[in-house]
Amino acid sequence: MSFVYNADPERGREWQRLFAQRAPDIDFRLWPDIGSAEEVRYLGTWAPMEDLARFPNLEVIFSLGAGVDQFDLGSIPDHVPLVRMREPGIVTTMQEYVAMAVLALHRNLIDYIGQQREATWRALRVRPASQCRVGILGLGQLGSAVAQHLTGLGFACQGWGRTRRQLEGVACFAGDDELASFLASSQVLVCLLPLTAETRGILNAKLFAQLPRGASLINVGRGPHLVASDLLAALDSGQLSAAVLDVFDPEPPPADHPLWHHPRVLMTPHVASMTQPESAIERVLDNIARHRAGQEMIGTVDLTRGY
Ligand code: NDP
Ligand code: OXD
Repeated sequence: MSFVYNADPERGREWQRLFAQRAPDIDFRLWPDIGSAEEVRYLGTWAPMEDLARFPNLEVIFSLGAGVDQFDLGSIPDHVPLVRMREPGIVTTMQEYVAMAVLALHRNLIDYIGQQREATWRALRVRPASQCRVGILGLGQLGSAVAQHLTGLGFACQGWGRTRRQLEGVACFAGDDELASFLASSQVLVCLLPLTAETRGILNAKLFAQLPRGASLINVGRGPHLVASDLLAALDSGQLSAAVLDVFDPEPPPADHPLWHHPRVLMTPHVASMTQPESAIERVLDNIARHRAGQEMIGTVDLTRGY
């Protein structure tokens, strides 16, 4: 019985070492050295894989990331569950990144980077975090943890999802009917939605127009959530004041894309959070045990919902 790992080889070697310690009964294989295809029961992969039929005894596909939009959900055999990554390491690294981005926006870091380049010494008004309201689109594994972390830093937080959540200290909005009032009071908007047919292109001119003038955007969801031309227009008109972007469509954006050089944009190369081998392996092994016991695995994707 084997587990095939198909992602970053450096982290793969860490997985291999940890699997040998924690689950010596499972033969851990690093792609492309898969051994016997008949023995493959579990596949851990970031990218979709063609020709899953070559693994006749495949039981579970584990996405090594929290998002599953990269998979063609229609091509996954009905009897093989797809499980997205739910583990503490991916959560804490996302909390760190969004805190960094919100603080950078709240404390005018983009202005000061520009001022430093021009050797300008000009202090901007400092306000407490409690006067800054952060709105989070998506209140799942990551969005709810980010909201609670930002609340701990003193920010006023609110979130929006499909179904209503109860989170201490966080105002929770739900569904399309409540989106407008959520947006109207979000000075910093963070996107932590999964990419689905419903959410593709959600960060567009119509949505930006509903934010308070001068609001800012943090996109850590997926590149196709954002209509980049609408963001550029909103930044240039002053409707938005700044953006921190971690995800793009495509990745990386072409060398001549205007986002690279926009003075009100900070960009990072899809590093907001990363699955951490130590904690991810605990989750995967727990899910394998659940699967063997006929129980529901944590993070099983609802293929019709798309996340
Ligand atoms: P979850 O599935 O746990 O949460 C998704 C949230 O989005 C839920 O609150 C869900 O609502 C809400 N949602 C989904 N569709 C809609 C919709 N149509 N309208 C309103 N709300 C909706 O996902 P995670 O928190 O684990 O991850 C979120 C995303 O973050 C990933 O899919 C991935 O794209 C991105 N990501 C980015 C990373 C990076 O490094 N940049 C790293 C990791 C993830 P409900 O609860 O009601 O279902
Ligand atoms: C993820 C990601 O989905 O890294 O985990 O983007």
